[in-house]
Amino acid sequence: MNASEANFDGIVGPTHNYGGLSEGNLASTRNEGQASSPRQAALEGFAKMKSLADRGLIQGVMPPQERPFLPQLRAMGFTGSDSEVLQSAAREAPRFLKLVSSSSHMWAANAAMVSPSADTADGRVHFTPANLLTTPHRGIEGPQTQRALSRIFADESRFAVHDTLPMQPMFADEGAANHVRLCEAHGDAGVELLVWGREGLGAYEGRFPARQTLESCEAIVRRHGLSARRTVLAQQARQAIEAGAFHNDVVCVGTRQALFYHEQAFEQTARVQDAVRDAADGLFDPVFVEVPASAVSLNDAITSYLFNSQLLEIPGEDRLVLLAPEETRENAATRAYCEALIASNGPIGAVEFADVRQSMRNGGGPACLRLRVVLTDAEHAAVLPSCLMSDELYARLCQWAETHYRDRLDPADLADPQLMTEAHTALDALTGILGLGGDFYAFQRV
Ligand code: SUG
Repeated sequence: MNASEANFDGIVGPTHNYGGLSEGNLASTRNEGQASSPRQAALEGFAKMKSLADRGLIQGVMPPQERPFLPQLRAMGFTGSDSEVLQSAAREAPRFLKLVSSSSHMWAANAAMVSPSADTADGRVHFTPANLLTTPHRGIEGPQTQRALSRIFADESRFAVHDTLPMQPMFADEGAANHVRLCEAHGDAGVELLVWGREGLGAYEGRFPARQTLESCEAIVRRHGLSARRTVLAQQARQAIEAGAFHNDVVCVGTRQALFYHEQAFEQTARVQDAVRDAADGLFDPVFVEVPASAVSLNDAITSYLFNSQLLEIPGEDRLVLLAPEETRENAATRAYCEALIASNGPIGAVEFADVRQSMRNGGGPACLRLRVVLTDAEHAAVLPSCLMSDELYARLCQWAETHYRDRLDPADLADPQLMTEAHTALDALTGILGLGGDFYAFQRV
């Protein structure tokens, strides 16, 4: 069956800011308190989406979430009108106001784990929205992500949108950022590689949190009806987490037969390779592009985000294209590596660069911003069409962001009730543009 890998990118929200909220994500910690530009961030995202749509790839959008998220502040005991809730939280619990104001939903690679219909027992595309419970600002995303996925992929005969895994530390789950699928052709059965950082029942002591558990991966394999024979559960190297690879997609990306990763991405790399080869046996021959630490140190990989790239099959290109962040070009080691990579005879034939600096300052590269969904032609036809990128949608989204988004946001602005009003107005208009219905956000339902 003909199938393609579509990218659904998260739209940056109007409160995009640098909260310093993610321990173990070095960019987030380093940039805490800097001024941000929500408008610039949104436009950078739209430009990346448009450029891929223009080159013949299926590109969709994921709506931003409602921030500041007042229902969470109310659950914490703040009462009164929305403005009163906001202002008392700003006065009494500024840290909590930051937690409910993050635009972290924009990193759609963390929205869900997705298994294509060719891999699942019931022949539907399965989605498990990530519970993201390791960080409190992201632990509130799951239910609204589920709502968004259920609207975009509404046809239950083709799509199964699950609940998040239980909100217990044992099931900590960060979505597709810890998932790679390899295959001969997208419509064929493939191999799903799920990467975990800790065992849920044991104690984990580390410099930084390990955000994905083995148990969450096992639960997803069961829910999605994946074949055990075609599934590999691999452990993320502790050394990588300690160096700042808070998700596996900071040190690894793959598509079709190619797995591109850093030498220190996994515990026991040779065993991971063997397991992938065994799982692929009879389907395809995996191609491993392993980047040695002698060419690119873990530190350079993490600061440049070389691996947080989109590995793309662009119509007309005979080899894969790696769409890396600009920061990869600016780092001498990764720039030199990219030149050698394309000169070699491997599966990656070109490296291109995207400017997503506003997102990068929070540790989100091109790959973080997108959720990959492999779709057959019939499944593609069943996606909510108003969420698929087109020249018209691009023009409307740019104009929408120009109208509603601030060009500059300082941390203190999060306490401004006017910002909340602007955000509601923007999101209300967006539900019209994206055809999501007038009851998509909690503030629309009161
Ligand atoms: O979860 N940053 C996100 C970045 C997510 C990147 N995604 C992938 N690797 N797929 C995170 O750490 C920072 C927010 C702040 O500090 O304001 C943040 O949430």
